[in-house]
Amino acid sequence: MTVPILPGVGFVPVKSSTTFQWIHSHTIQYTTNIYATPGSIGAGWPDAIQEVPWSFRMQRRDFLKIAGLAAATGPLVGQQPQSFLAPTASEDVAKTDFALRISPITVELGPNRIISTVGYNGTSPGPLLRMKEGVPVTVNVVNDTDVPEYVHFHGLLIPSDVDGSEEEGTPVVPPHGSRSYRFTPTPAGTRWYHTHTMSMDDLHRGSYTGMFGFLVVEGASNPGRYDQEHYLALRDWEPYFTNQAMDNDDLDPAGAQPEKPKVMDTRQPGMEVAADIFSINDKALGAGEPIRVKPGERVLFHFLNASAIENRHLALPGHKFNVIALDGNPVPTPADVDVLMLGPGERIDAIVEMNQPGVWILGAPEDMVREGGLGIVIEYANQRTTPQWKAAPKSNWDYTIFGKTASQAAPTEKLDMLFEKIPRGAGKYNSFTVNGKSYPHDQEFVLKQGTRYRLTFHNRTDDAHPLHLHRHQLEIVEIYGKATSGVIKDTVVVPTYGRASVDFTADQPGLTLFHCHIQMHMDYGFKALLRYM
Ligand SMILES: [Cu+2]
Repeated sequence: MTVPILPGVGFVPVKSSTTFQWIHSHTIQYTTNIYATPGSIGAGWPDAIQEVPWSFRMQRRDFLKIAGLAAATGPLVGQQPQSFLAPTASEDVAKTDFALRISPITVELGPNRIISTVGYNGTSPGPLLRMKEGVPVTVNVVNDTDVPEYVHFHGLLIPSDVDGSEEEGTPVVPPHGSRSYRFTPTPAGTRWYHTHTMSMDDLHRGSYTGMFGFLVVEGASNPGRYDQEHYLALRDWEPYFTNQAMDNDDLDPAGAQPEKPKVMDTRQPGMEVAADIFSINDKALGAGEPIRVKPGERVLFHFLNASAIENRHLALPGHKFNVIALDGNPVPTPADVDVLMLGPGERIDAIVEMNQPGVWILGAPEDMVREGGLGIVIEYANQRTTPQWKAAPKSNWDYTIFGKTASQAAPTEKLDMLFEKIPRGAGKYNSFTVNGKSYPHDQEFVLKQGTRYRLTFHNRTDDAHPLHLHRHQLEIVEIYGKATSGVIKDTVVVPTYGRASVDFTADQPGLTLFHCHIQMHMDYGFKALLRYM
């Protein structure tokens, strides 16, 4: 007798003497090819009723073994990956003292897919840090590794000496040592924390590791009514260098490309970093718990792209994302979209109204990425079908639809940053320049305290870059050739050969780091320091 398995759900229905049990896949020692070879599922999968390559059949006696194993392991059955769920009661309390321990960890992305990396407090993502706006906190960091570390608090307006950046002069967390970061968290919203070390050619350092987690600053903002809340971080694992361009930025075709050079640089490009293994939080698609919903529920998702290497898209077939905040900051015009785009470092808060009963995959639109693990199952109550994927309607990501139409008068002070890539050829690392020179520059960009600046990014490269300014907030005023206002961010993806202008107020004295949030780009020159005169 054979019994059908629900592929990709991470659960196996087991017939016991009287009832059906549900056994978590963690307790089952089998090999399942959750990382199907590219194209093997492809277009066949959306209709889902047919078998997919990672489905498999099991003999009845195997089920009996599994049932026995499940009984023996007891408490493990039903154990849930905590990071998939809304924070537990203990995490839900905003605290003033936090402890982060940096140490080698393993991440079990799925059965027989265990990643060795470095993380915070034994997990990746690390613990959700919940702080209250304006209430001072201490974050005690212990470093159990052999290398110096920095913990950067991304999106917070805090001084340079606790921001977690070597370039800004934050003191290091020494190897086998510790350091306390004391600061007053602001502004309210979905922030995050992550390592800020350089990686260079070592793909086991910096943001290629598991050192990241959500940080929530609680304040007065009101996201409206919702029934469930989930923090979902997008990740790739086991990155490698490649000479093959693997970008998927064509999902957001650039518009006029105002910065495209008249004469293209035809030198052979060097290597980029890519990955084939993905997860949301600590589980590849199909290996973790589904998110269980009921018709009519409103689910608030906090998405974070914690990738070191690539902009990512997300869709949920048959549903729309009502985007309410970008990088943790409420948007002036919440709007429904079919597809989200997040560059490394970006966050999106979105509410999904669950009004399409079924079992769906919330995941990357690109088959290779989704089948490589970037997804999570959304399961409506009393639905037990195979998780389904359907291609999302064509949609271009556009920050301006969440803004106000009124454009801003340009501040009198202007800064321009021009970005170029220097192709280095096969087997070498490309370098990047800001205004003609790779970091470090002879002198920093100089800011006048209290002044409002218009910073214009000129992206003369063939890639869309997530540009991050530390310790300040950026208001997008022009992008894709469109004017907007009121969209406040700390990281902005500037399209291929595109241009964007952002306004910010220089009100955070101290050294301030600007960089591309793609680790390799930052490491090979794509950064700059700003200082106050
Ligand atoms: Cu970049």
